[in-house]
Amino acid sequence: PQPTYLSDYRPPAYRVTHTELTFDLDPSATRVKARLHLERHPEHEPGAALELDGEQLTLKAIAIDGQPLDEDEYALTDTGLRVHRVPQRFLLDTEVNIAPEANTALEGLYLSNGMYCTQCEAEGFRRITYYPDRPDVMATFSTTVIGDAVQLPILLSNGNPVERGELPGGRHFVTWDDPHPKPSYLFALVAGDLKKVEDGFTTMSGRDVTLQIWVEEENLDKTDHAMASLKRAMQWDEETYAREYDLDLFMIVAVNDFNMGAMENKGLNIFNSAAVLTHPHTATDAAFQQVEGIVAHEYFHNWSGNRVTCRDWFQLSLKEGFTVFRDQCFSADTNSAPVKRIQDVSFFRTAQFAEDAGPTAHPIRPDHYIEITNFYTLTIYEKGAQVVRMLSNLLGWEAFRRGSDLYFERYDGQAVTIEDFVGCMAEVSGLDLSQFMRWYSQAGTPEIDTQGEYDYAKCEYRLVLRQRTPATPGQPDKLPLHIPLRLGLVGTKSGRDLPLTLDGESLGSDTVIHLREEEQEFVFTDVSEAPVPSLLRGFSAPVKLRFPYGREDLAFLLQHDSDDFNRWDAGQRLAMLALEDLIAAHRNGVEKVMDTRVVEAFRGLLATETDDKAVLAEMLTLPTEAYIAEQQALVDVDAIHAAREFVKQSLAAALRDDFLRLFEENRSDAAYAPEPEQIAQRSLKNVALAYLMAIEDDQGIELARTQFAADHNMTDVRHALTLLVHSSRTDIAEPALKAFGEAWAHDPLVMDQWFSIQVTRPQPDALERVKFLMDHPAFSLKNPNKVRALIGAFAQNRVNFHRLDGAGYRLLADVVITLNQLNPEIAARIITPLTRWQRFEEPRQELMKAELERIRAEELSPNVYEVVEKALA
Ligand code: DPP
Ligand code: ZN
Repeated sequence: PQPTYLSDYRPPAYRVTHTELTFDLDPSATRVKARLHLERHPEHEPGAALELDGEQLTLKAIAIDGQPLDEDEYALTDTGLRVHRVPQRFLLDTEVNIAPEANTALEGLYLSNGMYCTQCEAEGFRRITYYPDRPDVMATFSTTVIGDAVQLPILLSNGNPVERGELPGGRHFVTWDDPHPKPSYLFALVAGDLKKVEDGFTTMSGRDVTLQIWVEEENLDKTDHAMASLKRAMQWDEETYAREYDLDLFMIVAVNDFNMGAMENKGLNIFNSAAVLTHPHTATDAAFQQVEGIVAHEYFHNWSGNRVTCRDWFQLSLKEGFTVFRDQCFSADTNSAPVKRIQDVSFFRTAQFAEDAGPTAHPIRPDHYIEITNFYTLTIYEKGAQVVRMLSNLLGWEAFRRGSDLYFERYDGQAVTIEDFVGCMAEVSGLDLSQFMRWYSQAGTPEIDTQGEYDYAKCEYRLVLRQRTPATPGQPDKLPLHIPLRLGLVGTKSGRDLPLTLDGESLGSDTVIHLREEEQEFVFTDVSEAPVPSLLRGFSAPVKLRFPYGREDLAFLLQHDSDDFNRWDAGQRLAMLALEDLIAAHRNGVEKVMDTRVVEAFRGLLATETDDKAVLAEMLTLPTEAYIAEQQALVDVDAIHAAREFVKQSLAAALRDDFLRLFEENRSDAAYAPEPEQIAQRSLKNVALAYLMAIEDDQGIELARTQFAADHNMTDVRHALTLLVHSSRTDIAEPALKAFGEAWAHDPLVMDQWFSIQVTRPQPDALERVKFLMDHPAFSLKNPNKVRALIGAFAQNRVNFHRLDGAGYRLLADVVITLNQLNPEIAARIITPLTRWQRFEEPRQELMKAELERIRAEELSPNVYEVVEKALA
């Protein structure tokens, strides 16, 4: 397979002004008729051939302006169709056959549970019809869907329904009209036996919009939260960005088989059922919050993505980074803002940092790719969002909003680039953002080494910062970035943020300094007492910042920092120092001794009255094994696990009564609601329960067992069940697991959780369980959610996936080899843990590489090929 390069971009020779489609649905032979209204781009010379994309299509007929073409007038290849000579303006008619039932890749038109649905982003539309399948071709669409009236009573597509009727042979049709020009990747079609929940929203200009969520009948009781989230999102986008919805109808459809979380098709969002269905008994608090965030994300795309879209796929972060930033702010506004930030950053520093340090590292705007679906990554999405967040902080909200208004206004209905977006921000603010643009082209995580010194005599605090971005594949040398660093100086006597004066300018007690050079010095004057610096507040830039904090400094910040995020981070850093000692002790075979400063810091947290329980729950949570691993030069899986268990158990033993009190104080019989206060209370209670269970004494076990049996809501049930199953008390866990599995055998989303809980247990039988469960009737390799729940979850089970006999790696590679044929997009995703082999010690490296070599020997899809080649390069 050949790479595509950003530098090869050329505008399309022909544009489509209007697209008419007719689908006559059939599982093995769906007939797709397309009439494209085409015209040559004025800048293109006459005589340019017409090139259309098309894959896995059987061409039945082709005509221009009503005249069927002779065979020598066009050429077919595996990837498309070329018509040698065409007029300046013309109608192209084609007719193709496709086979939705054979489509296991879940790109294009496919069948899920007897229901037809589509996924066209990024390049799925070319599996539906011959088309210039690129985002810079935007057309209005008119779509007629024909299907069996009994089996497929509901026929949906983008826009508004304009006509419907009966047809001979028990068939019927609906015609949909989408007046907003859109690229083909936003096309959608759904047909099936679906039921709807309906509601309405009146927009800020007073237009009434009908809102519908379409599901299978048994899921009708799981749509309330998504509907409420949608309405909140619509309101928020009006209030925050003045963005109003632009059709009379907005539909969401839930499907079981879906590669992504959800898809923002114009007027017809298609969702993975896991990203839309919730019920107190089937979904956890985390799932409720995730659904809220994803519903909002897809809705926000209506402007940041659909009205203004990407010129080419290299600009993917233009819509994704901006939209993730928007959904993060929305969730922060609706929930606990500091906890949202803590959770986002915590995930980011674990997973995106790992991507940036691995063989598939790439800039937010890559300059080449083989398979674009491999680039729906944490870098494009999450780092892209961090960069937009930096822009919003650099400009300040008011100017950022003006920039965003200008962007939407100037480019409405167009396909544009990241320069266009940043250009609007520069224009409204007058800021020079040229150095800032390097964030988009340079891969890798910048590292900042910081030194600070207080001069008692001069009352000065001198901060020296040095930045360096490590080499990444294809980018050996990096330039300095423009890094905004928010900080404060916390007085060691007063415990308060001190006033900041820099170059004679008074800056308040919390400010942003700009690191632009490789090395820069900042001298704060009139600093009345010795401070501990609180650096990178709120994670103001996606960097690794090192500062030689002592443990007392960290305990101090944990207590006094005025920035919640940095208070939490100080606790994490303190725990990390203790964990590092314990990892070393484990490796050297010496006795492990718990750092009493960590115990005392936790005791202090438990003793303080707090009004934000959600933040406290985060502060009491230890860094994950994955995050700890990310901090090590070479990962020792077993030492990390042992060290973390040791800390957990030591804290549990030392603070048992406090945890018990916390647990009791936060128990509640109130009816479940996915509201911030309740969620906070439950997380705090469940953190306490986890510590109580860490020592596995009778009382802890009894509490977990009672909570499981009470069956109050899924958050509590799942947490209790996980604690039992992950403990050594198989005698108690097994009956609970069995009861749960039988009770929920009918519900695929709950069964996903049942799979994950079992295969993430640290006990040595996890791998055997995976193999056993792969034969379970509820499991299927054809369903991406099942693959993620069983195989993906197992690969996060660090001690078992990284077994020294290589059986974990072998199992993953076997699944990748099978999925390479069934669903290349998912195959290329679940392979990720194997690509990180450089991070481990010798024996594991060799075992992982051997599995990658075994995969490489297969006949590979472009998706898997690209990832494996990079991993072994
Ligand atoms: N549906 C995916 C998302 O919204 C891809 N656009 O991020
Ligand atoms: Zn998105």
